[in-house]
Amino acid sequence: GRLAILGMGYIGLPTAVAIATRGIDVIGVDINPATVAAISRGEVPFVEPDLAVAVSGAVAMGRLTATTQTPEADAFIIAVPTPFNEDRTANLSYVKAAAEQIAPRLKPGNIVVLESTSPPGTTEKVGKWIGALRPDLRMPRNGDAIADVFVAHCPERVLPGRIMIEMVTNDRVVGGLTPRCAEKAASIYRLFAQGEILLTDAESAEMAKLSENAYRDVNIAFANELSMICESLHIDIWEVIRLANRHPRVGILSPGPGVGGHCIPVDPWFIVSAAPELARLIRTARDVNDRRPHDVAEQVVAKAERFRSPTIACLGLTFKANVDDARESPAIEVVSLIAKALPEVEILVADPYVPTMPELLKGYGNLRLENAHEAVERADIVVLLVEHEPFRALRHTRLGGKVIYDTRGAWR
Ligand code: SAJ
Repeated sequence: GRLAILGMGYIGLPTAVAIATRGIDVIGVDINPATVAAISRGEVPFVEPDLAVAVSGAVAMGRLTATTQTPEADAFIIAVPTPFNEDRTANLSYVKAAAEQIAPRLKPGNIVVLESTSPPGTTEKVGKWIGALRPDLRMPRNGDAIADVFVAHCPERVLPGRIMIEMVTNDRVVGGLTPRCAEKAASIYRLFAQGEILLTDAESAEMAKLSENAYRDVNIAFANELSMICESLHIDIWEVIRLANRHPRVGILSPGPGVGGHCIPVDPWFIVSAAPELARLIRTARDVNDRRPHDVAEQVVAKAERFRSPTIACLGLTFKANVDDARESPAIEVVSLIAKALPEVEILVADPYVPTMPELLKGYGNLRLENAHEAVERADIVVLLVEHEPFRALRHTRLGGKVIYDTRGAWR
């Protein structure tokens, strides 16, 4: 068998490797020639534990190849981004483009799986987009058992930083446009998934995925709101959470400087735009989390005002701990807000995973990239924005006598 995966990012590439190591020929397709060139050399264009070894192995064995052109294959997986528009509706242009590249290559019996997180109804649209270009093929329709190709949704649900483990161990939801589509698509995931494979319809699968991320967003918002309440009451939020979480039915998440990444800050809006009148809690949680970087920056500014000419160290720039991904990062937003509010103050930023100053921070003359030890050494105020493993050790050595603002509770 031959499988093509469109989109060689955080989801597509690990999925490609997982399947290639099961003896299937996998062709990775990406519009970015640099990504294709890197994979062809057996390299990974981003950092994810254990991925590099797996990619170089699969490429060396000849099981994984990469190209910019969608080839013919027995099955196609779409793993492209679904960002959101200005108005917070889903931007399906990448999904549509992928469907339109697959359409001319399809042969009867082929399977098309959408993995990208998508609003309810998107998988059906994929079927329609393909059908419009291929009137010769009978597309799957509900209540119609006969179809030439099979279309299903199998939302990715791996956690960045643990992708290689979760890719294999997580349960998977597979929702077909028809039951037979789900069955066909499941056969792909049975190749490598050790978790259970749960069959359903496409819309339930789409909504389940969005609900997972909205659930997390709402719970982080709860933690963030509690943290602000505790701050105002001069109560230690981390102590409160530690105690409350000893209740058998309570599991409060960790407050932080905000919610970043490409999924959790985006996906809840797909629910909101599908039912704007009803999604009140989900929308409010989004607003609470989006507001967080401002709250954190305001607190840092308040601390700085106690000094005549302080130096501030901000530790961590990525969107969360132990990943190198600094896109959609609340830490960067916090830093830029502080830099803007305190143009006279020297701000040292440090992140072992970020070797150069992120684009969004380049405009500030008072910002400098430093190594963490140097930054902490020189700072009057130390703000921990991301709890990277190497930062934890700083607690024991270098923080004495400084004002500490640990937004992640890592130094407790
Ligand atoms: N965060 C907190 N407090 C917490 C947990 C997270 O502030 O207690 C912050 C993180 O620092 C980060 C953001 O939330 O800025 C999101 O991080 P995350 O680790 O919760 O999630 P992601 O975005 O890396 O991955 C999520 C996962 N979804 C769920 O756990 C329900 C993952 O399984 C999904 O596959 C992924 O979204 C996705 O691609 O949809």
